[in-house]
Amino acid sequence: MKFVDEAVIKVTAGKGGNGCMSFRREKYIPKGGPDGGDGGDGGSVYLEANESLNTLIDYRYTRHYRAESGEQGSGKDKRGKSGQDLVLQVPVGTTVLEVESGDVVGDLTHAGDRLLVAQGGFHGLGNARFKSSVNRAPRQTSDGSPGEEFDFRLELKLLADVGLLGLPNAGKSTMVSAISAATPKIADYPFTTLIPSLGVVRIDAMRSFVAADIPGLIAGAAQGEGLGIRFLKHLTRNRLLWHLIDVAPLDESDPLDAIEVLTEEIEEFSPALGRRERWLVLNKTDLISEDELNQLIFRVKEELGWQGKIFCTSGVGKKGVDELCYATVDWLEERNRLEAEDEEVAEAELELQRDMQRESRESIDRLAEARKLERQQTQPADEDDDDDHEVEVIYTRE
Ligand SMILES: Nc1nc2c(ncn2[C@@H]2O[C@H](COP(=O)(O)OP(=O)(O)OP(=O)(O)O)[C@@H](O)[C@H]2O)c(=O)[nH]1
Ligand SMILES: [Mg+2]
Repeated sequence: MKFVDEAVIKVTAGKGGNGCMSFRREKYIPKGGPDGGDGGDGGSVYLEANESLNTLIDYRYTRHYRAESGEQGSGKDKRGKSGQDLVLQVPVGTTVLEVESGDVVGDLTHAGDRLLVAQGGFHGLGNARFKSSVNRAPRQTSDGSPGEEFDFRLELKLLADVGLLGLPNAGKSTMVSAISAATPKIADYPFTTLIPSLGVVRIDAMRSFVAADIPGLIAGAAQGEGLGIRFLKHLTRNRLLWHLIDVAPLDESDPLDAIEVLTEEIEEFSPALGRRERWLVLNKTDLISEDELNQLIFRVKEELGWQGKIFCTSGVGKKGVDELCYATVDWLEERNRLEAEDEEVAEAELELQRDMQRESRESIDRLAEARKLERQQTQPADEDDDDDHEVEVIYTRE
């Protein structure tokens, strides 16, 4: 099965309409002057962020988008009609990269943001424009210029405040369904969740946050194991990470190992992501006694030297869940306030985000390179090297 949260599209802006060559012809005026009109401008292509969209899926079916060309000019000094601009709607959070250079052309981070991605061609001039005192009957016109054409890669990262990470079966989907109206699939086998989904957590009328249920990660995820590296990338857009731990795993493994394994994966994938605020959520507490839980908390602090926050929850029993959600919304509000008031905090946040984006791109490129090399060695005739790009992510909101 393939997973994609990106789409590659070609966009072509409209060509400018050609100028027209024409001379006025009227009864009793044998030599009318030039009256060829200009062409119309070609339409441009824009991308616009739209809040009601949350997937790039439509862009996987139609891949080539063209704006209208300008019409030719005509006689009687008539200007050709300009081509209509084409405005493509994309989800908020879409990043636009030019395929050839790999450059980021823009980030559509707010609803209504509009980005010009291909400029329409300029109109050609009709012969009336070339009239001068020495040439009263010009036979010269100019053609409209072609519209710009580019291949773009659109990437969408989850726009969630909180990202849930954990080993398969840790109870992430159960948690999201306990705190929001989202209804992700829940089952007692690993890798139940195959695609990220969003849940809106409403604390009260004025306060809410968005939590992302991410497929389970396993050891080696940063090297592409399990459902792969792309889900680690989703976490780079979250402000806060909840690291869910099954306190009584079926295989009777030590929950401390589960903490360490994913901590290492995150840091390997992107050291900056490792610096992101992460809270430990000791989950499924209904399965152990209070003493056992206290002992586990003690060990987490002593043996792992964990200094961050620790919460104890049962997604099934909805225990400790409100406390976690209130703490989260308080923390998010406090962060937003600090960033709004203190330029240094805001700059540090941007810096961290930039580092995470860069590091995650590097990790993904490194893996793609390694896979390509491996394939070339094992099956030199096989040219198909894009298995990482055809991914489908379906986002649901409430
Ligand atoms: N006892 C108990 N069981 C739980 C709790 N939360 C989840 N479970 C069970 O654990 C199993 C896995 O739950 P999921 O929510 O699907 O786990 P997940 O982390 O989303 O798993 P993946 O999608 O595979 O990564 C299911 O059988 C749940 O019923 C809990 O708080 N207590
Ligand atoms: Mg799940």
